[in-house]
Amino acid sequence: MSTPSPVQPMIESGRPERYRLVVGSAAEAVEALRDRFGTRGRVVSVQQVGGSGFGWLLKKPRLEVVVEIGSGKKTPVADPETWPKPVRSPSPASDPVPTGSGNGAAEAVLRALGLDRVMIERIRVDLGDQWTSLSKAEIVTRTGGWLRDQGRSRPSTPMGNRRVFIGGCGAGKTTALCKLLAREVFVEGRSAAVLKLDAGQPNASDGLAAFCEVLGVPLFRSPVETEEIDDETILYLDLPGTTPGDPSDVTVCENLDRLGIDSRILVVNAAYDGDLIAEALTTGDQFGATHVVYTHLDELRRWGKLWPFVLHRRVEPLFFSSGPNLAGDMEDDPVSCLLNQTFTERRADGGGTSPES
Ligand SMILES: Nc1nc2c(ncn2[C@@H]2O[C@H](COP(=O)(O)OP(=O)(O)O)[C@@H](O)[C@H]2O)c(=O)[nH]1
Ligand SMILES: [Mg+2]
Repeated sequence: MSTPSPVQPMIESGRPERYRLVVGSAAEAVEALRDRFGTRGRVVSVQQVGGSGFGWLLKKPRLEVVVEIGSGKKTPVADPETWPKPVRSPSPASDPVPTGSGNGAAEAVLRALGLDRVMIERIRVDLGDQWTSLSKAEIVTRTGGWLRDQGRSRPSTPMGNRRVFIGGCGAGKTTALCKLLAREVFVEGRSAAVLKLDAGQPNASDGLAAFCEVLGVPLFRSPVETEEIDDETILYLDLPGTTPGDPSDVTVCENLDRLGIDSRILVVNAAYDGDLIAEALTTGDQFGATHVVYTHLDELRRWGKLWPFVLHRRVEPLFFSSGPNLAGDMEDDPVSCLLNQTFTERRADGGGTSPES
């Protein structure tokens, strides 16, 4: 049992005296009142109080009980049935969700988590009848479970040994390449090589060249140089940025086929607007993208917006990349990371909630 908040006298003119206490349950209130006032107290008001923002999702509802001492009337404090009915707070965790689709309070909560309308509708359809009978907190919990199951039900696409990073200019392709390269070479002890192609466009390589040197990884400039590479060596291909609809994309695809590049890793700046992310995924499809890396997670404010993309069936999220440090942060389990960020990380509005694990 939680400890009731100290009984606080309410400053009121004249008698009887009023006291206010905040407790976790009616039973707690009875015990506290009996201890403090015996049978002298009369309960005049009981209100359910909750936090603001997302705080209410984490906390049990609390009761604020106002007790009057010294009035002529006697209402036994020991019988909560006789207490005035609690005034319902605007958003207690136990509130049922309004019936019907679309604009319920649960939808508002899921929107606040960053989920978009289409995603909420998918969840609503999958929850079926439960949607109307569950409390908001339960909806949030079920949503977390639903997202987790969807994210983990994806069949994994194994990575081949010939890998290209494709995407728009400045998306973070070379940075992502370096992060994966460093891990494969340093942590997993793999043998690797990098082929950097310009395809007639600027593709600065100073940082890449220095990084390869540090790692002891050869950096090639021409496909011919890669012919001697054995099958165990991972070949990373660094390309300049692609532009959606560019006719030269066809040539790029043909070259990827010719080089036997089986893993095509799309690189997308996650801080971009959802429409641009969707467009990038469409472009990735044109290149036969098998995996996707989301970058600039350090600049992302609304993590929830990534769910439709992370659940995208055709490409497997490979990792989240946070920050420009070439040997820096990469998150290998995007679904877990996204669940954590969506539901449990500290939020600007003061809290979060945990889905069932
Ligand atoms: N803040 C931040 N900057 C990044 C991230 N990834 C790359 N950058 C920076 O974005 C710029 C472009 O990155 P680069 O890897 O060269 O992009 P590319 O043109 O797609 O190869 C560089 O200044 C990087 O340091 C990231 O996750 N977060
Ligand atoms: Mg680059």
